[in-house]
Amino acid sequence: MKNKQAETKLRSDIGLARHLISGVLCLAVISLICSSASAQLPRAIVTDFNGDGKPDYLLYNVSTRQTAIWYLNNNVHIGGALGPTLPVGWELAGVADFNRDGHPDYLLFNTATRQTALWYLNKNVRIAFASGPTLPSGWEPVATGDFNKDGRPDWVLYNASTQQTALWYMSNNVRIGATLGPILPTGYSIKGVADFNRDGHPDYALFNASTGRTAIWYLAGVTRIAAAYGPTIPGVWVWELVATADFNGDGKPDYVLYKGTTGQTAIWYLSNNVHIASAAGPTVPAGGWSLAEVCGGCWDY
Ligand SMILES: [Ca+2]
Ligand SMILES: [Ca+2]
Ligand SMILES: [Ca+2]
Ligand SMILES: [Ca+2]
Repeated sequence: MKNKQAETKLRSDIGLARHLISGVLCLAVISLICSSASAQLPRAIVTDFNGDGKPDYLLYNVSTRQTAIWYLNNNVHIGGALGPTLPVGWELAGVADFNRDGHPDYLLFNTATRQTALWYLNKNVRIAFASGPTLPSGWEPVATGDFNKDGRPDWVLYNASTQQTALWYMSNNVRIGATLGPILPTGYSIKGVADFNRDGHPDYALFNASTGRTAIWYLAGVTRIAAAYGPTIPGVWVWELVATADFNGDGKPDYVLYKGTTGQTAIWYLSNNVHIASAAGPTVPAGGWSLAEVCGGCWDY
């Protein structure tokens, strides 16, 4: 977490900067703090924290490291609460109900030591924690989902140098199995895991920030069985796909779009891979707050 203040200033000064730290297009001015280890673009954490069946936004403050929950009713902000502050060196890699008490929990990843930890929450309050497994070099957690249908959230890992994905089957904080998953095409990163074709299997939502293209990779377990392009996000390097969740309660996962330069959000309602409607979402406040763990932790190096 070196040069944090400088990084924060750069982020506000250069709206495009964080996009360009994708491992390909680092701006010279920030090249000294760019990481070659992480090619992930911003991805948001969107899940139902207060148990009303509606997805909420998790916000992160890059200056204070505090988290916050914005409770939503579809695309409308109906309340908020501050959440726990992350320790230096740790990034929030995912949220799921790991101990199955009905409340989503934080999956934390230490980019230096590669250790993981689970923070068990009751809504926005941390009530307990546990250590998780240490990841092998080159890998980072990028999503969670129940891929083997045992009711327990599993971890999707990604290796930026090989573009390989992997699944770690978990029982709470204990790894009980592992297998390699599909290799992502160049330029694409995972923005979410959801069942787009509603066959009971989680699918990958992929996004290419340099073209705005999205794609759904339909999986059966970890095997890719089909693929389809989704809608293309307009305004390359302006709006980006950052998460997926079902906002309008029709059982179909939708896209969350985010404009990092202004904090604006939008929901694109989908039917499988087809864009059927749009709505503006709440705007993330200034003062260091972001909808995403910006640049997948590249600021941590
Ligand atoms: Ca829990
Ligand atoms: Ca599972
Ligand atoms: Ca599916
Ligand atoms: Ca929906």
